Amino acid sequence: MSAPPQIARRRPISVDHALDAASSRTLADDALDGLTQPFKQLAPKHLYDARGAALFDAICELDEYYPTRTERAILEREADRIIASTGAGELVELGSGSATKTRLLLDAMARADLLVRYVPVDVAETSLRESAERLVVEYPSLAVHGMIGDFERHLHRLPAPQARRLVAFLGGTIGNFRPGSRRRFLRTIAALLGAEDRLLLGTDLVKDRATLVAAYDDPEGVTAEFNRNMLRVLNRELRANFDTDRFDHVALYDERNEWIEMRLRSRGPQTVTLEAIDLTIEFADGEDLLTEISAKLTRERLESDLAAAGLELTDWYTDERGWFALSLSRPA
Ligand code: AVJ
Repeated sequence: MSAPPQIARRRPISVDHALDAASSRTLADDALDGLTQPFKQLAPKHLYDARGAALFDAICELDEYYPTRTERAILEREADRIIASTGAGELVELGSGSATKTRLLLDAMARADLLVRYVPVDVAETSLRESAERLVVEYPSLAVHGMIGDFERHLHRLPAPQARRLVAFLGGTIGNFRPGSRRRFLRTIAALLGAEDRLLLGTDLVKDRATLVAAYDDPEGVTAEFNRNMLRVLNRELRANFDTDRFDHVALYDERNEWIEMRLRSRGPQTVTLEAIDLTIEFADGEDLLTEISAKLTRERLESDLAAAGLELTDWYTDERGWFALSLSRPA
């Protein structure tokens, strides 16, 4: 049965807002907590204003930064198999960004004649709306129901499912969580899944130190600029006076925890004031501000984290070198 052609299609895009005034407090709260601790730190989500998102896109083009292109190659090869084994008609994507890898999944869903709806979740309203507009043109039968929100806090506000669901969390962003919060976050995702729904998770894997460090410390200094962008965000949003030239980018691999740490190291002693939160802090010469951890996993560790969250790993897709993996899991 087809609809009469002269009837215009109902507008296929809707967008919910989960970010409210209280949410814009998180940077202030995080800064107040994180910058007054003996080991200064700030959550990596604050790296991504418009400039930070553009710098991250530039990182993804670097020769040294293998995760993006490795994950894309796996998706290109396996998308049909992934979709066949899930039967999903609805794709929920956490941290959708510019939604470039999304197309590979939507294409596979369309080929399997399953595609119903795309549900992107992102804090960046502009890129979410722009990609939604493009996608509904590219996929004429697709509905997009976006949510502007923080996937760490707002997943309970997702719209009710319209088809079997595939929740995708790509790019290796799961690595930004420390082990305990990783399990907690996976539990939150597990709670979104019905018996037939699946999680598709992109994870960067443990590998030799040199490859890892090069990926987070490129010679062109793009990652360094991305890292320093945290200070620009603080300068603008919290009326701070960080001198970005006086912080060095540091990427180190902590072999015991198997994670990369990205830090900003103070060159010389400095005093910084964040006017908006009425805070003055001191940096000693060589003192670090931790801006990101990026954990590298093994299949075994991921399986045990998933199990602790009530999920069972069913499929494992990786590249020839075993550098990056996509996995499918289901409620146990
Ligand atoms: C977007 C979190 C997956 O950890 O590799 C890239 C961010 N940081 N270069 C990562 C990042 C430095 C990236 N994730």
